[in-house]
Amino acid sequence: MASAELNSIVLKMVARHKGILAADESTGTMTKRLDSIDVESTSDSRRQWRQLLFQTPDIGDYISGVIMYDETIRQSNDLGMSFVELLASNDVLSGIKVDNSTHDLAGAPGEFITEGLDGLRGRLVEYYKLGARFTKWRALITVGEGRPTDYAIRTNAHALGRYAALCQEQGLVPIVEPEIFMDGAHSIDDCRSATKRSLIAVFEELDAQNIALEGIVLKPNMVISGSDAPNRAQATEVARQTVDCFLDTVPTNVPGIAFLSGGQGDEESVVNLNEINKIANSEKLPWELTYSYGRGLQAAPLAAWLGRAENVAAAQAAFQKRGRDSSAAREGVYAS
Ligand code: 5MM
Repeated sequence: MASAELNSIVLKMVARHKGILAADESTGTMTKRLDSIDVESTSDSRRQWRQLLFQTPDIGDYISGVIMYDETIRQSNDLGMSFVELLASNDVLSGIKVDNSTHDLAGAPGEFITEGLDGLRGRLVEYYKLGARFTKWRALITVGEGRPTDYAIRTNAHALGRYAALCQEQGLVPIVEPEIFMDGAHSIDDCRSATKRSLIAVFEELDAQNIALEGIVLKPNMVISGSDAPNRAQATEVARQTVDCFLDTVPTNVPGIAFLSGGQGDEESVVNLNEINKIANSEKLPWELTYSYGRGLQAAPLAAWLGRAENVAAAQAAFQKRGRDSSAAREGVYAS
């Protein structure tokens, strides 16, 4: 597909006031989430949870697109309307996770490689027919005790490039997600170093594999202290370090950056994004800077729902609040 068409999808994905909902938990991850509220994980309970989110009345005000899992993109609401149609009726684009998850990287203890390239072209053809217009592939890079190795950085970057090339060939916008894992006691400087090395490798691979950068969305971590680090850096430092790291590594023709939340607390994920956008507003940065949160948008409504029909409205209200706060932070105007 011409890069102009991919670019028009990207611009919708990173439109002002909006971000992307990551609702692409694999069955194993979704089961852990449902276990946490004592709800049995079945195809139908997973469908009900996603229906609750996707039917939140004003979803299109703060969500531009939803990343789904293979099971989810084939599901429908109680009235038989497919989730793809339901989202489209609210001007929300459908996306699909196409990686087959992270696996141990051979010969590199504690490091991972994302699999899923085999047969990917055929799966993309099907997902396009199902209505997907963008995709997601997540690489997971860990920090600590000699990690990340160049080996892990390079192999994951290469896979992201191969994935992105196949997606653009099929008219799908690839979300390129190289995540520096927040778990651990590493410092913000260690995170910045790993993020910089990883992003340099990713953009070298995207260039080598002829990716049209105006037709991708980058989904990175913020530059942030490890979750168990002593004296974790505050939002102003997170924002400064994140922006400076991107100025060193992310080409200006990438239209948009949509952050993952990575296990940050709800307020933390909003306050950090807000500080980043305050800098973007004052320094006229070249990219749109928004959110593609999974836990950051879903944790509160899931806790409100508890799997009970009588809690659906309260859970949707909690989702609205997370969406509206994130939307304000995406503009740099969030006030707690
Ligand atoms: C929603 O979780 C996504 C899928 O995870 P699994 O493959 O482990 O089930 C995950 O890739 C997610 O899209 C990103 O990590 C961003 O989510 P968070 O929760 O970090 O914002």
